[in-house]
Amino acid sequence: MLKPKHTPTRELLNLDGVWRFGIDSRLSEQPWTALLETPLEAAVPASYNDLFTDSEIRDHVGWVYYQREVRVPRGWAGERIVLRFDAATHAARVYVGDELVGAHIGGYTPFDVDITDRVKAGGAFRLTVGVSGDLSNETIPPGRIEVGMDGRRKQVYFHDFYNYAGLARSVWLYCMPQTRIADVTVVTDFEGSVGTVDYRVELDGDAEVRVRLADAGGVVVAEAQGVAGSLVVADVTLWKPGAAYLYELTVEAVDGENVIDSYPVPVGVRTVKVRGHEFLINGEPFYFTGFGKHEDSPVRGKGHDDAFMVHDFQLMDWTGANSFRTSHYPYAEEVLDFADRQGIVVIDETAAVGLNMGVVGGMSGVPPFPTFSEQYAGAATQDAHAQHIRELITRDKNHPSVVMWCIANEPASNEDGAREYFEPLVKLARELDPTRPLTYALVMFATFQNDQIIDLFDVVSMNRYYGWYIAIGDLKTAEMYLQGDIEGWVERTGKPIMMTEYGADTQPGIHSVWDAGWTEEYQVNYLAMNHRVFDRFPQFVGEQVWNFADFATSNGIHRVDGNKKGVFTRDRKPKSAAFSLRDRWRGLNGRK
Ligand code: GCB
Repeated sequence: MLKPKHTPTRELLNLDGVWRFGIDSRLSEQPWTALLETPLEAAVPASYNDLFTDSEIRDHVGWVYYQREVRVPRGWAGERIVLRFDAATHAARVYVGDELVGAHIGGYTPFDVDITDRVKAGGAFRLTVGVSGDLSNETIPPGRIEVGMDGRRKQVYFHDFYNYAGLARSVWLYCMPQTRIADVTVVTDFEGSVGTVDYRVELDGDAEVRVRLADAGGVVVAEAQGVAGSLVVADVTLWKPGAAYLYELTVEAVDGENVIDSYPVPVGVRTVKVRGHEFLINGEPFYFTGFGKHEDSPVRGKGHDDAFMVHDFQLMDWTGANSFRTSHYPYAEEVLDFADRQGIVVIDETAAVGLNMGVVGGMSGVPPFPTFSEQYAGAATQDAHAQHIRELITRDKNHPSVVMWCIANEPASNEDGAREYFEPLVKLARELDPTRPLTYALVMFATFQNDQIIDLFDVVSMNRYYGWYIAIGDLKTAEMYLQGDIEGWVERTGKPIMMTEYGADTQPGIHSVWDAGWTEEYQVNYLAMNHRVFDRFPQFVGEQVWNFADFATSNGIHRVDGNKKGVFTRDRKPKSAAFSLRDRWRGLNGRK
């Protein structure tokens, strides 16, 4: 499913703006059959939760409805007309007039609804979208709905960020030719100064295919015909971390000289490989510096915002970060496009967070019932997870910035059943993309002694909080724990190891001369302790601090106005740790 783009053969209408909005409990039975009876309007794109002052809306369980009128451009007669939702979190039903025309499950991947037969060029229609933020043991991420003493339904979930819902990314109406390019896959390689771009095109309908590759200046450097082939690029300029370079592959479906469809794909020529304990980009050892992030900002929730995106990338660059992880779900496609252009390296994560009943057991890590059981992560969860992996890899496979897939965050990989659950998912991910390494982020309870799945993966990604959840205020003890933990993984695996999460909650403005939790100095000292340990291991390939910025969570006694492990505040002001990271990372990257 290709991202909608304006091309010589495709046109695009953005449907963002302010839509009528209501929650199911306040609307008639079938709200899509008429104008929504509601005084409310909601911004798209944005999570709806923080837009209003009403807690019944903020914590709503069930469906909400968005509605607007759409006019189809009159020049689109004879074309295929499609609605595109960049995301609807977590499930959607789409109605044109009174009719249900499409549905999708999964809150962070896009979907299309072909409405060619239901609308007319030049005509208008009422578009209603039902969106549900509900999570169950059949969704990714999972959750559970509980009923309170007053009969109110409450969403419970096992991940540490607020369950924002709604239309948090753009909505489009677009048209393409009846015979069209349905998908394009590129795989790049190079040998010395010669690059190769292998391409494969899927067509919907009958046509010839021709492709041409142009350099950043628009000069065509290679051409080919046919649905699959290999382009050779002499004197190739590689895509490198910190030095992005993009070619453009123009794919055309043609009938003789007549261009039926045309679609451009940016291409960065680069390779990614794991060799022994090294992580190689373009054959050179790469050390990740950066963050686990969130799509999170005041008022918008998870709503994509270009201004925040640009500013976040600026701040990452300022700290010397060369990478980030899309914790804990796929981010908006705009973010990956931007990372491709900015030369920032991405670990692309699925929304499989919270597959761990051990966290419910608190620091004991003892699950109240087995995670991998029909009660929680069973066959239906696994199916949803597989579908999600398919959608993620299909969407993001051509991004040079994406160097690894992270297929779950902190699953109960120490529990029985983990292997049966993950083995088929790993197989699927490798079939879909044989070119990128695979990882999962390891929870503290999953140790080098009890983890059951690490051999299926390429990189050991550790989430560790010694000096915070364990041994807070005692960095000497924390250092010994961390040292022992990493040594264990080195001995067990021989694989590259990185820290995908380490961090300490910090309230800006609190200070101490002692190692006191929540102070700005403690965050600095905590990070420095971690770095001391990392630097002792040649097997270490990277460090991503938890988190880039403070973010919203559900209520909890261990959260004060959200998670405060940000190196930046939620409104992106630096804490002291930002300056210490800048010193270290700019030094590591030779940018001092
Ligand atoms: C984790 C989770 C992350 C949390 C973080 C924390 O291990 O992966 O989602 O926010 O810890 O701060 O507790």
